Amino acid sequence: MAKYNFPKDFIWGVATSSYQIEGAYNEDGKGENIWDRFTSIPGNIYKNHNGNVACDHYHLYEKDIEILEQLGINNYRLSISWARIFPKGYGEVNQKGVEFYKKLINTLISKGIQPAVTLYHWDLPQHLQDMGGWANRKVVDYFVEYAEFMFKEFGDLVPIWITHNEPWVVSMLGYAWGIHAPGIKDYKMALQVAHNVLLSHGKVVRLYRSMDLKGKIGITLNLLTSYPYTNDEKDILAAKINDGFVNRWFLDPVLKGKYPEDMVKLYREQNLLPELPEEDMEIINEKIDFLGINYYTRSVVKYDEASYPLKASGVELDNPKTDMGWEIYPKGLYDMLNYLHQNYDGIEILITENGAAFNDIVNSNGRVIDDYRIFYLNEHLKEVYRAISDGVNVKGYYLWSFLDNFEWAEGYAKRFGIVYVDYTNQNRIIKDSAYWYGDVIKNNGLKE
Ligand code: GBH
Repeated sequence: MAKYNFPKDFIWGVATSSYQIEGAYNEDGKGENIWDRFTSIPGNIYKNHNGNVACDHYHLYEKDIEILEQLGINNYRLSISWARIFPKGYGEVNQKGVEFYKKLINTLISKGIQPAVTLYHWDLPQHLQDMGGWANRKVVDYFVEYAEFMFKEFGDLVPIWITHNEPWVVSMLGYAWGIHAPGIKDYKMALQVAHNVLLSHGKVVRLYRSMDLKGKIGITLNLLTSYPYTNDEKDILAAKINDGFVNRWFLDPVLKGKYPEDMVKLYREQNLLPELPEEDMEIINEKIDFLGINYYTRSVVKYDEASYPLKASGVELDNPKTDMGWEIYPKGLYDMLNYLHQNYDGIEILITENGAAFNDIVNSNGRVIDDYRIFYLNEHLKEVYRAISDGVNVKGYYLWSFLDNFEWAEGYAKRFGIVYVDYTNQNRIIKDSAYWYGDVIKNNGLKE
């Protein structure tokens, strides 16, 4: 008997994304995307790693699905490489790309594994970037065309759709700070991108409704619970601004149909506010079936006069951290779930990512004893349980990640998988955490 029994029908899954695992970057007619381009420029990525081969999942997907089956994992979140379907982003379809996802999704279903599909996990076709990428409103229409094609081909097969993964990362890391593709540093443009991405989300949800499909659709946001460093009024305000910057700037348009006023004021004063046509807001606010959230860590924030444009900056505490340097703070997930429940009308929530990178080693018996990862996951799941007990509407949990993979700017240096990948020969080694997770799924809960 499990001590922490989760609700019946709770979704237990694992997650990945196309660019991070597939490889086969120039095979079978796939078009170039912004991550192919960005990684090819020296200095952008740790040791100039790239996703050209990654986990070679494009060729090894059957074996990988067998591992899911073996572990008893019956929900799998994956993403589609837009440029495999439309090499230029629109127009001519690449049939071989469509076939790959047909095989992948049908194999999953034949094994009783339910797919959850993300349409956009950051790999924009390069041709669209050449037109300005998400800063160009035309790209919104191309995204809708791509989504329509996917719904026609896969709408009956896929029960859970996610329009976008983490618009904050797309806009801020991609267009304000230049850490991610396309590597632009223009804060105002980043806010325009955020708006266009949200608009494309709303349009796609509207389209999905009009097609009368039976599944559910939502969006995934990366959320950071923000705590003030001290009880000083200025720190309290700084934490609120950080919350506005990361969380509310995305939550409010999607769930309330308006941007948060405090942030609009702040951005307007700094001359950073892009065009945010009022008539877009109703579209962005199109009703979603669930909110996807990715939770890794919290932030502790203090007032900082020098920090542009928010006058708020993160404080690093001397607490245990993962290999990414992110503080391990499970209670932040509990607080975030309650915050969402209270401020956004009891919205249905799927945790679409949670997990941790650690410096795993294969021991002399060929085993990866990642008890530190088991601890991280177990502690976070306890907080999920606690939130559910409070009445928060959490329907599922996808662990990031199924496989070790290409961790964006960090390349292959960071391992998030519950399955170890030896990149020299593409061998997979099932880590202890994967066996542990298999038991959690079997018991529908935690023992301790
Ligand atoms: C997710 O991004 C991605 O969806 C996934 O592809 C990725 O592999 C995974 O997480 C692991 O990174 O940046 O130091 O201020 C997570 C992106 C990470 C953005 C935490 C906000 C806050 C800490 N988020 N980050 S920091």
